Amino acid sequence: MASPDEPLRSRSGTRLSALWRPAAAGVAAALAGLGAAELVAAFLAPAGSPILAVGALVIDLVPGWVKELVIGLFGTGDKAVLIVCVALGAFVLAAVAGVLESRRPPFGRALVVAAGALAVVAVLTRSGSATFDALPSVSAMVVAAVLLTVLTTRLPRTIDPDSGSSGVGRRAFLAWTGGSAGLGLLAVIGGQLVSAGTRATDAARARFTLPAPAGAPASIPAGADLGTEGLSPVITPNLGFYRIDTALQVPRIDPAAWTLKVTGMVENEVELTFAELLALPLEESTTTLTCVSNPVGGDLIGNATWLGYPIRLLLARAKPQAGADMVLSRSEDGWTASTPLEVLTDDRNAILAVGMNGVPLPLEHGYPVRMVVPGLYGYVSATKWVVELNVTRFDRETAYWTSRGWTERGPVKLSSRIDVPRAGTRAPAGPVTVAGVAWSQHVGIRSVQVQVDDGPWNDAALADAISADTWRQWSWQWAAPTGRHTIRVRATDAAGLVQTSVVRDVIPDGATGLHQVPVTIG
Ligand SMILES: Nc1nc2c(c(=O)[nH]1)N[C@H]1C(S)=C(S)[C@@H](COP(=O)(O)O)O[C@H]1N2
Ligand SMILES: [Mo]
Repeated sequence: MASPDEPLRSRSGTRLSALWRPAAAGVAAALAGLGAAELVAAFLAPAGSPILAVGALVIDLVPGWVKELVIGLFGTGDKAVLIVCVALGAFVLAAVAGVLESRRPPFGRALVVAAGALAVVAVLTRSGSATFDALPSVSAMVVAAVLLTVLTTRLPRTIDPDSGSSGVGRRAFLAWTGGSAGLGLLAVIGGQLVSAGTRATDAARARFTLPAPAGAPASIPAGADLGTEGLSPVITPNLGFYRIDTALQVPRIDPAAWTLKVTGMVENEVELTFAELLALPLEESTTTLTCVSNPVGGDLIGNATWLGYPIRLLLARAKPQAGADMVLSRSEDGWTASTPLEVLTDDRNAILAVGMNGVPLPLEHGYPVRMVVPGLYGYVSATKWVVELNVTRFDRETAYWTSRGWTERGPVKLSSRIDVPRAGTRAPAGPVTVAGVAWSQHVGIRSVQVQVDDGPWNDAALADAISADTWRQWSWQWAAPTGRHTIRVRATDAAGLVQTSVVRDVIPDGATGLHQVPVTIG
């Protein structure tokens, strides 16, 4: 039995005109949800757009003849047609959800949650997806479900449907629904604009195959990796490589539009396009990169094989003038690093890198071109998305971090780290493998020693060195006795310097001290 104030029901039963408002509420809620999803996807999880993922799922599920029919009908517009169809499907569902929610709450919301779950499944079944990619769909589901409730409770209540609903209620409902739909649409458009840039850069990166190195490929001695469980691999995979930068949004650079300018105190200003850089003889080298903010025992360090062109050769072309002592490298987003000119012109392998472990630089590691300079912390050398090398003087220019309290020059400090056992490990008494890495870029590691509690320093076995520019694995077999113990490591560099036990903070020029790990045996 219909009560007098029950919404949207006339004496003659349900009429079409009574359905459009809750349906519109559903569609508006869905638009707002999709807007939220596109924004979240654009900024946080580019692979997580629910519409695109559902579209991809549909492609996988529909029979071949349907695909051929669609391609035959729409040609290269097939993808657009698919997306429009998925969106239309979503809106039809949303309209149904609106009507359901106005009549049989919470079934409308339940439908929204089911659609959201479908989107999550679609996203997570894409190859290469991460759990994180579900975030846009979940955001869409939450926003749409909440708005659906808000909008359907604001449906104008009619006393006499023939005379129409009350003006006030109708206007408020229209404002809420129109506002939600409008904001949603704006968010969808904004998200598309942001991710269009990302997609163009991703596509360019995917099309680009790294040239082969001109000389011998980098060789990693078989004995450089001890293969000990829990020990950092000697080459850090790109996905696990630490990332430090000031870029809230990773710069998206069109390689076809990229140039590098060598400017300032030079005889010849040089400008290099990406194609010109790739045509130069590129060299492969393995170099360990470290952040000055890496605390003792920290993980802001990684080792990769880079493909690039020696900066010294480029500078030789530009011919720095007498008196210049620094190169201020500038990233596309304005970040700067000041590197001593002598470090970029001596025989160390300071390079303009285009490749990282056999693939084009990942976007977050500087695509299309970054600097890699053995022996210096990243903040004074490793400019990602580099677009300018300004030859200048330390007394004329300061770089991003040097004007914020970090020292002007940042040679990497000798250090070492225990990877296994991890702090807090419990293990039975007996043999325990203690292993880790030690580094002193551009100097090299001579020895590593391990101490348990206040015992003697024991020489660790060293893995083969790749070069003085990379970290070196070490390992020591410990006959662990029962009790609580502290394991400590120290390295000695190739010049005979012993790693100091003096504890210093990362600011202003890098941490010192010895890494130690507490463990419980027995
Ligand atoms: N453009 C740009 N390049 C940059 C930075 C930055 O903030 N912006 N950070 C630097 C710092 S502090 C470090 S430690 C390294 C880190 O490089 P990675 O993120 O590839 O590991 O990049 C350097 N290059
Ligand atoms: Mo850094």
